[in-house]
Formats: sequence, C-alpha cells, structure tokens
Amino acid sequence: MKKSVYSMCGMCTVRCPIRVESENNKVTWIEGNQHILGGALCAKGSAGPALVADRERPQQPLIREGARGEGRWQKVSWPTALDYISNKLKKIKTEYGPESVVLSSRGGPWQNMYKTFIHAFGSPNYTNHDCTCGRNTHHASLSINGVGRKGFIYDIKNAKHLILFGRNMFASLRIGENLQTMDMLENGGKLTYVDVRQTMTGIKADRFFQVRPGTDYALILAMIHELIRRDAYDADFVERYVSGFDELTYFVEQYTPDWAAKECGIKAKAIHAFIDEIIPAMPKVIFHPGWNLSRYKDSFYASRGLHILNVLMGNIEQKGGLLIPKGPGDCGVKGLRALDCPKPDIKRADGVGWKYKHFDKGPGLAHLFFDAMEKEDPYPVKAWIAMRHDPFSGMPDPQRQKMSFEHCDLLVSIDTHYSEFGWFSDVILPESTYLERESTICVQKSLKPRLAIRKRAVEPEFDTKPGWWIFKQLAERVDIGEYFPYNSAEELWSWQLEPTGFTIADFDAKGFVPLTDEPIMYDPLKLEGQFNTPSGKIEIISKKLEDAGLPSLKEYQSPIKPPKGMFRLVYGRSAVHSHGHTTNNPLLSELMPENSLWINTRAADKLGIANGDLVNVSSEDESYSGPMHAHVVDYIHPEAVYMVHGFGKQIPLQTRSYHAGISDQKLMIGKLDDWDQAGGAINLCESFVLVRRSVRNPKRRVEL
Ligand SMILES: Nc1nc2c(c(=O)[nH]1)N[C@H]1C(S)=C(S)[C@@H](COP(=O)(O)OP(=O)(O)OC[C@H]3O[C@@H](n4cnc5c(=O)[nH]c(N)nc54)[C@H](O)[C@@H]3O)O[C@H]1N2
Ligand SMILES: Nc1nc2c(c(=O)[nH]1)N[C@H]1C(S)=C(S)[C@@H](COP(=O)(O)OP(=O)(O)OC[C@H]3O[C@@H](n4cnc5c(=O)[nH]c(N)nc54)[C@H](O)[C@@H]3O)O[C@H]1N2
Ligand code: SF4
Ligand SMILES: [Mo]
Repeated sequence: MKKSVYSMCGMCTVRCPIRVESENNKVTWIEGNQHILGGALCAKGSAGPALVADRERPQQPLIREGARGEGRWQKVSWPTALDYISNKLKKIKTEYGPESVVLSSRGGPWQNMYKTFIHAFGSPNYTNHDCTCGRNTHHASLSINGVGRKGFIYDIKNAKHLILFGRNMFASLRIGENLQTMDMLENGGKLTYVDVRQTMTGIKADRFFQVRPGTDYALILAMIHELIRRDAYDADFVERYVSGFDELTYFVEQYTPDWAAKECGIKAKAIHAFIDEIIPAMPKVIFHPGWNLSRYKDSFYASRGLHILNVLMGNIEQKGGLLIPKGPGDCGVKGLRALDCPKPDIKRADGVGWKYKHFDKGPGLAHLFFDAMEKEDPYPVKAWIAMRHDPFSGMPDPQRQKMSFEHCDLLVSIDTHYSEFGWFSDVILPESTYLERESTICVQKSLKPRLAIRKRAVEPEFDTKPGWWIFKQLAERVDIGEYFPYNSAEELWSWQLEPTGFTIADFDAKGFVPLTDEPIMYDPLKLEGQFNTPSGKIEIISKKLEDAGLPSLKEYQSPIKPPKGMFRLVYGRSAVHSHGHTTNNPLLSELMPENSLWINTRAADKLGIANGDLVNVSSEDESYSGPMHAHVVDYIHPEAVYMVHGFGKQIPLQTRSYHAGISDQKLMIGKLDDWDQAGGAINLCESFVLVRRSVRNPKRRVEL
C-alpha cells in the first residue's frame, strides 16, 4: 500500500519539515515540505531510509551483563527493562533522595516531556547538551537583550549584508537558513565570512577574513570602534532602546582597526573597506551572533560584541535584520497544552541558580555534574538518564567522564543507536527512528508562526518504541503516571490541541497548521517591553554579570600560542554527517567514511608531512592518540589543525564507523574543567595537539 505523510526530519536537530512516501511499510521517497522548503533536503535527510534499515542499531532493550563498556548485553523485553530501571530509580530515591537522578536530553521542542518526568520524580536536575553548543550565544543574548538565543530570527533573505564569524552554514546546515542565504546572494546581497580556514561558506562569500584562531573578539571590537568613530550607527535606535553606550564608546577607543589587523593577521585596509560597504546597507545588515560558540575563552564576549554590532545597525524588527519571533498569542490563538510539572525546590547539583546565579537556570550546565558526582557535593549523583544525548561524544574528555560515571548506580541510554555512552551504560532503551514514530506537537515561532508535528511514516522495523510511550511507561512504574495523561499519540495530540481549537485533521493539507496568513511585525518604534532586562533596555552594562564579579566589557587578551611543536585543535561539521550519530549510517559512511587532519602547507612541510600521509595526532598529555590522513592545504591558519567531529568511535557492533578516523573530544583532555565562567560553555578550542608523521607511511609510494 502506498502512503504519503507530512512529518519532520530527525537526522539532525534542525527538524526540517518533510514529506515521506512509503510503499508496503518501506520508505520510498523523502523530500523537504514543498510549502516551506520547496522540496529541498540535505544529504543526511535523504539518508533516513538507510537509518531505518540499518541492522547495526539496537533492536530491542538491552541490559548490561559484563563490566561497564565491555559490550556484553542481555536482550530483554520492554517490561523487563522498564521494571529494571524503575526498581533502581526507586531504590536510589529512597537511599539518596530523588535529586540524585540527572536526566539529560538534546533540548528542543520535546524537552517538556523529559523535564516533566524528572521534576515529577522529585529532581531539579534536568540538563542538556548546550554547554558544548549554544550556551555562550544564549547567555550573551540574555545578558544584553534580556531574551535568549532564540529571541531573534534572522531575516537573511531580505538582508543586504550577512556577516558570519565561524558560522559555517553551508556545512553546518539549517536548510531554511541556507535557502534564504542563496536568495540573498542572488538578490545582490553580500556575504562576509570569518574563519581560521577556508570553508564551503567562505567560498560563497564576497569577503573572507582568515583570522588567527581565537581572535574574533579583536576584529569585532575594531568594527565597533570604527562604526562609533565614524558616527556610522543608528543613533536614534541607541537613544531609544540602549543603556551603557557611553561606557562602550570609552571602552572601544583603544581597539583600532590597525591594532586588530595585527592581532588577527589580516589587513587594516580590508577592515576599512568592509565598514565602507556595510554603512550604506544599514539597517539591512545582520551580524550572526554565532551558534556553536563553545570555543574560546572569550567566545561569550565575542557573541556579546556581535549583538552590540546588531544594535549599532539598528536592525531589530527591521526587514533584513533581526526579527522578534511571533507565537500563538500574536495571532490571537491560544497556545498548545504542554506536559508540565513545577521544578522541585531543591538546589541543582551543578550549582546553577545558587552558586552561579547569572546563568539561565533552565537546563543548567551538564559538565558541572561531574565534580558533584566525584565529591558528592552538594549531594550524591547516583543515576544519569541520557535521552537523545551522548555525553561521551558531545562532551570533551570521555576518559574522565567514565571515571566520574563510575560513582553512579544506574546509567540509562534512550537512543536510536549504540552511542558511546550507551555502550558504557547499564540499560539501552532503543527509541524508534524518527520515520517510525510520532512526536508531540510543537509551536514553531516566526513571523508566520505555525504548529508542527512529526507523524509516523512507517511501522518500526524492530522492537523499538517512541519516546512518548517510553516516558509514559517509566512514569507509571515510578508512580507519576498522572503527569502523562494519554495512552496513545492521538490522545496526546488531542489533549495538546484542545485549547487551540484545531484538530489533528488540520495538519493534513500542508503538514503544519499556519496560525496566520500574513507575517506579523511589530512597530520598530514601539519595542518597549520586548527586552526582558532589569531596566527594560538593551543593556550594554549588565548588572547580573557585574554582581557575579564579571565584566560587561572585557579587555581583550591575545590567545596563547600553541606550545612548541603543537597545534590548536579546531573542529567543525561536514555537510553529510550529524555529529557522531551518522558516521555509521550505511549511505553517509560511504560519502565520508573517516575524517582527516587539515594542516597548513608550511607547517606540514616542517614536519615532513605530505598530503595524504598518515599522521599520529596526540592529546597534549599524549594519553590519547591515533592515526589519520593529513589533508595539507594553504588555506588553514598555521597555528591550527582541523578535523570533522563525530569520528573515532569504538563500538564494535557498528562496523562502518569502528575506529574510522579520530575523535576530537577524546583529544580534549582536562577540558571538562576549562569553561567560561561568564558564558557557561566549555572552551573546546582551547586544546592543543601534537602531530607527527606516522612511521606506518610507506617509504616510497609505488603506483600499481
Ligand atoms: N569535541 C567536540 N565536541 C562537541 C562538538 C564538536 O564539534 N566537537 N559539537 C558540539 C555540539 S554543537 C553539539 S550540539 C553537541 C551534540 O551532542 P549530542 O547532542 O550528544 O550529539 P548528537 O550526536 O546530536 O546526538 C546524541 C545522541 O542522540 C542519538 N539520537 C539521534 N537521533 C535520535 C532519536 O531520534 N531518538 C533518540 N532517542 N536518540 C537519537 C544519537 O544516536 C546520539 O547518540 O556536541 C557538542 N560537542
Ligand atoms: N551537517 C551538519 N549540520 C549541522 C550539524 C551537524 O552535525 N551536521 N549540527 C548543527 C548544530 S548542533 C550546530 S551547533 C551547528 C554549528 O554550526 P556552526 O556554529 O557553524 O559551528 P561549526 O560547524 O562547529 O563551525 C565551526 C567553524 O568554526 C571555525 N573556527 C574555529 N576557530 C575559529 C576562530 O577562531 N574564529 C572563527 N571565525 N572561526 C573559527 C572552524 O574552522 C569551523 O569552520 O550546526 C548545525 N548544523
Ligand atoms: S538539516 Fe538535513 S538532516 Fe537536519 S533536519 Fe534538515 S534535512 Fe534533516
Ligand atoms: Mo550544536
């Protein structure tokens, strides 16, 4: 039987809208939703059917038999696995208190379900991946604008100039944003790209600044300096909405383009030419404030600087600028009902909210649980449930994490794959893939907000279950079933939709429910009330930061040079992989089977490394090392080496990715403790590695 359903991609967490065709329970075609993406989809999105068919993923619940990480598993039924987990959870609750259980997830629109579970269980310790992703950007925006990272959307399509600092969008994809950028370029808009190496995005750009690693903040300060010096900023906007501008003017006086040019290794002339170009394009100029900015010691301040540049452009709620996303309330529609349970009034184990008062309490900071585990301070952490999260891939130094996790009595991985953490854990609950399950309905805020849904395209290939079912079953077993008032996905959807007046049939026509026909814009001269800061203004000086003993305007400090013989390790994404969970996909592993080490030609020459040679890459303390092929290029800064994240996996049942390439996070020794006290994120790019030509290279290459 042929079927066509609208749904939502799940090959990465961008969640593009899709339409899926199937025949006799086999997916035969996937495309981007024509009404939103005009059919566009990335390679990963197209590889969904290979994920469903992949037998190298867990096919039923598994309980560990041998030692942790040994890989001996007992195949069990769902009731057995769920009983096992709930009995352990109850025991831990009695012995140590409910707060000793942590639940981490990938965040996103379905986190209400996971938060409800852990809060109703009695623990405040919900966390997510974001300390290695967007936390610095999020906190930067909160500290200035009073709204978080998702408090703005970027009207790239209508912009005249888009500036990206290491936002490598044509590899690190978000299809909607990519399409908008292509439209902008076609309409004559300009793209400026800043990176330590040339990239898929850089080659589409009109201007490329190749900077010394870790010097973005210097370039940003010089841009602010020059715009203020030339009086080329939106003075009316600043007057109306901004506080602390005088302090900013005084602070940036020292940071001239000449100074920044030297610091970054670029030409002052190019900075001036850039400023000349953006002035006439104002306010249709977007400085992207960054996404994965868990990189350098000052990435938080760099992101704040990018927000300040947007403020100088006066681009908020302007066509071609930063727009405030609109929700159901703006359309006169009541919002969706959501699963909910108030957070228990207990200190978080990561210290967020009481020890670190300046951070958003929401998901806390995942890396701060390890200390708590080891020292049992403020209390013991005895269980960790990872829902669509792989701490060993997503966070640095899994070697140290393993030692900390040994303090736990229960580790659970709810995953579609064997994750590195799952392989080490006590129980694996296999979730059905995104094509085989439904998810709760969510609101997608924008100028034209909509309700979006993931529907099941095919029945599960194996004995796997959807998340909504797993959490309901676990909840009932630990006596909090009343927080999950449904027995089927349809019941859950109806319950969610009730206040809105829509029904599930309303999704049939387009795959989503539009809440308005016309885009909603606020009057840019009446933005009072939109900035949720203490003063209601855009605050360049943040009292919250200053109260925490942190500066609002931080003096620039030059990044340290790599120790002799070493390189700074920088990482990023490939357009055909999603972090670590597609490297074993049958199709995608063919497109990119392993990662390589990008190294500058001159630096490689000095080490006798030729393109394609095997090199050994070792962590700073040489406790982890491995071989990979060198990709010798001119267009990477000589202080840095670069690799794509997600490789070097060590799960024998995943034969395509087993020991394919090298893992960047395993090279990041000690980085769990190297984090930004102001932004909250881990400083992933503050790692150095040793590179040597491998003795395994043949002495001479013979063409056979
Ligand atoms: N060294 C280094 N560290 C990094 C990064 C880096 O580039 N280098 N990148 C950082 C960034 S930006 C991020 S966002 C994080 C990502 O870190 P994570 O969020 O941990 O990574 P993911 O690989 O996206 O997904 C985690 C797990 O979710 C599983 N999964 C995928 N789909 C599903 C599903 O439908 N259901 C369930 N239950 N599980 C699913 C995957 O199999 C995987 O095991 O890592 C960060 N850490
Ligand atoms: N294909 C694909 N797309 C994805 C994802 C995926 O896994 N695969 N993941 C999604 C997620 S979770 C995220 S967070 C985003 C991340 O998207 P981005 O924020 O664009 O992050 P990365 O891909 O980590 O890009 C890192 C870039 O920063 C550069 N860089 C390193 N040091 C410096 C520096 O000092 N200055 C500058 N200017 N650049 C520097 C690196 O060379 C690299 O090109 O991508 C999303 N999109
Ligand atoms: S970017 Fe690609 S993989 Fe990610 S949701 Fe969109 S189509 Fe799927
Ligand atoms: Mo991310």
